[in-house]
Amino acid sequence: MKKLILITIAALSAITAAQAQDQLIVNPDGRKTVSLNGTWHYIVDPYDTGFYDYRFKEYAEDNSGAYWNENTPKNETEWTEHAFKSPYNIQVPGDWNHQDRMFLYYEGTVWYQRNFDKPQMANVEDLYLYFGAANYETHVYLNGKKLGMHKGGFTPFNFKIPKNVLKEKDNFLVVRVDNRRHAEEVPTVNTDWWNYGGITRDVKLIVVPQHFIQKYNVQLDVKQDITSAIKKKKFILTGFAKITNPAAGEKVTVEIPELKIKEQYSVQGDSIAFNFEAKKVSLWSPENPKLYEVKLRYGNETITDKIGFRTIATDGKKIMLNGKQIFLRGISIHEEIPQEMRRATSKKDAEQLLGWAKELNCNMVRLAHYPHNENMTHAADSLGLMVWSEIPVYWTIEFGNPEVLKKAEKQLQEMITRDRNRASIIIWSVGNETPVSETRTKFMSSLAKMAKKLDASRLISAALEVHHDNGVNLVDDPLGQYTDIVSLNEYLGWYSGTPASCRTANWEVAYNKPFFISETGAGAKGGFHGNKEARFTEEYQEWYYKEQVNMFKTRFPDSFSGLSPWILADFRSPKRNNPDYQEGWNRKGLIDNNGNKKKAFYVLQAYYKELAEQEKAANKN
Ligand code: GCB
Repeated sequence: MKKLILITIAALSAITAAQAQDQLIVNPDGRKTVSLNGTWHYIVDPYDTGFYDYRFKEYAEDNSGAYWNENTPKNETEWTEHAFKSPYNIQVPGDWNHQDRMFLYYEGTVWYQRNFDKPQMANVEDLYLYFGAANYETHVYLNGKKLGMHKGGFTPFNFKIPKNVLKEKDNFLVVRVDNRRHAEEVPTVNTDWWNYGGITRDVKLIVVPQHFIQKYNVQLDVKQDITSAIKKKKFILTGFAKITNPAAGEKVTVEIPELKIKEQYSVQGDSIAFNFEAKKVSLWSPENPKLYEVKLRYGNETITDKIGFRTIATDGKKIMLNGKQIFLRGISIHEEIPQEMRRATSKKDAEQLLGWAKELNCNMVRLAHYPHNENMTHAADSLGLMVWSEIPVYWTIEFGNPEVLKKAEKQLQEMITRDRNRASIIIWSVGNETPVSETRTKFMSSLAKMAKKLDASRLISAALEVHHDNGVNLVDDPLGQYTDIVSLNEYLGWYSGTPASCRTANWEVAYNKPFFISETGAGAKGGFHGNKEARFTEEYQEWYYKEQVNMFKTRFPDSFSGLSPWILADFRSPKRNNPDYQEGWNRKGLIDNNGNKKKAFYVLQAYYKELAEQEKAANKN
């Protein structure tokens, strides 16, 4: 295989400087791991008694009152006021709210504990403790020593376990998770979804050699002319790998057996950057969700991944997948299993949610309003669903606070680092419905620029709000200058007027870019029927969707490139307190909280079928 231009050292150091803070190990499942999922013990601690002494000062590390220290009395005269034991058991992964009625509305601290034995390891190996996510602030202790702290409820993190802390048997692992909301966090105090707490995603030990690949990327080079590459059946693949603790002279091998690729690269500093040519790549798309086995070898470790290759770009007002115009038939999804009132975590959960999206004839999903678990993006890869992935910069974040910007940047970086090898992800979204002001635009545009800098191969967007101007619905939010797609949340016929208003609505978009409806929707209580004019009936919601679809067909600008209505299924929201119809649920789901489809589901399904057929016919010509 012919090697092409090696990316310059300057470009390489730009990558590493931007990501210097980031120690996240990618693709744990492609490595040697030991799961710590299962039954843990817990203590509910609303007053943080295990963290602070009676003067409300953080305990010294060795204080026996601190909950990170084991404190089982040796005899009956010894005094203690905490211990981790049955029946105080909790399942990991899983939010705490659904695991016991007393947790239903709990926000505060819960301590988790379990023991583990040292896994089989060679003495040239290291151990990391990896969390898929815990919401929101997590402190981790092993055998009484603090390993670290992480903020952010929807992105992964890991800590190295020092050799002198690890024991052969009965390592005492304690995790303090606090999901209280704060004005200066991301998201902030006010959201339209329930703030599920706990260790919501997998926990595992990753065993790595002392010298290992921390993260990598393999993808199609966005700079090539994809149409001519398809014609010539010759493609350029590009990527990088970053090594933790590089060993002198050790090389990285990148292998894609099915494409007969096997390349070796010398490490410069702590990274490699590469470009190579591949023939006859079968490109990833919703019709052909082809994934290739990719192997990266460094020293004693071979990491295996399954990666799809595709390009995504815009051309004026069009979105182009692999050089061809595509219309995004999407649906917005919260990471929630409504029938069980819990966060979705498993592969099975992902298959349920994305299976419903497939039934709707979707080719795309908007994973709102935060990065969903890895099972979702992996399932989207194999099912051929394009993904909009978003950080929880939602509504009224403290835009003037530079510390808040850093927190948002960190979550953006963690999201991109984790998922940049997922072909399904085509859009990074930097936020949702942020109110227009100069300070906010500065904040949001710097996130958009950072996303582009970290990953120039995907489109950047953000869900914007409409501006009513002289009878025109005008999409002119200044943030639109910085996004590749101009996306809008609109609720014409729900929050204003009736669905009939769609018949006379005028729409204008101030940008020569693809226009996307990131939300539209109306509430209906599943099984509640009546006049179509009556709010919360399935008939009202059905009418709303019919009028909206008609408006899309007849009154929308030619840049209209797709939609992801709000929302696939009802979800818990403490803001929704109508005692007859809502009872703590946002009812805009096309599927109700018992898993039943509402009438509007079939309206959207039929619209998407029609669009899919049109696309098929157009591709034949
Ligand atoms: C929105 C928000 C979404 C809400 C939805 C609603 O615009 O982006 O988070 O849940 O409206 O139901 O009002």
